[in-house]
Amino acid sequence: MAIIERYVGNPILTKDDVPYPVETVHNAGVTKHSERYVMLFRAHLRNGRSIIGKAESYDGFSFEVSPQPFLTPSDEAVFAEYEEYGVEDPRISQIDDQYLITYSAYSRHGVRIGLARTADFQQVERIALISAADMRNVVLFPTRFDGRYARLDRPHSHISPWSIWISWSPDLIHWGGSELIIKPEAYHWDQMKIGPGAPPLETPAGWLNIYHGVFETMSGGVYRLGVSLHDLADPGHVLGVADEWILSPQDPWEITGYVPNVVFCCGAVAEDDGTIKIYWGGADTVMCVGTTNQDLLIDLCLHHSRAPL
Ligand code: M1P
Repeated sequence: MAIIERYVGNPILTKDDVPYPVETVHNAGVTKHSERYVMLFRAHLRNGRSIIGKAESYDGFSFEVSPQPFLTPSDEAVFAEYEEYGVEDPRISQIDDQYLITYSAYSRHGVRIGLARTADFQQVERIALISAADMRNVVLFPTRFDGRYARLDRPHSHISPWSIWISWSPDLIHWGGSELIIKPEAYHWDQMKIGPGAPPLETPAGWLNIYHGVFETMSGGVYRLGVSLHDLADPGHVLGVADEWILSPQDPWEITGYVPNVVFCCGAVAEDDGTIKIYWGGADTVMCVGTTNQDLLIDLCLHHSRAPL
């Protein structure tokens, strides 16, 4: 039995669904707002740089794209300099009545993380750039821990395989207290690098962290998805990391495209009945969705696990 049941209507969104010129639709953050699913997706323009578009759905499977992009490189001071090459891979976390969006900001100075907020997905306001260069893939926990915000992040390193860390902040702007919590496993599906995917999902057993891992082959990297479980009160404490991947490129639109052999997740939605909708970009070209169950993912993390470090 598949851990994630692919939706029969995949891919659920392609460039042909977008009413402005783009070449890809992928790596989308997804959340629920006012009885609707809201998707913020990355799209390549024909100059190779990326912008972020918006789509909405009543059922989480059938999405309609808004006429205008949601976030394009800023022309405001500070942000403009660091978003010159594009904005990518949005992740959405709801805290209280605001939705916080982390995204990768590319420029001649490297890649770093931007943070924006919206209350209604109509107006969006940038808050700050929350990392230095050589950081992408940052997800915020959708709550505070003893008054502090927490995030999973993935700094780049030339010494060690790129790994998942946890960092803390009193105000969403200043981050520190960083600790390494999950490393890739040698000669394993994620041995080359890992990175946080969807913002963590709260369950009675802990936080589910759906992440991506890469294995380098003779014809390039294969991007797959895995899952770990983190303590509810102390999310830096990893309760278990599933030993096997939960999703691997399989459908034609995951194997062939802008970047072949990629499934890449930036968003998942936990439903009231314990099911989880997981959204992923296929081959950096299209958007797909599948369904799984929180109990199944928890079991994989607790009873079919490997060491986090
Ligand atoms: O092309 C596959 C992915 O490559 C990058 O992932 P990572 O951060 O792990 O290197 C990102 O550019 C991502 O957007 C892309 O899908």
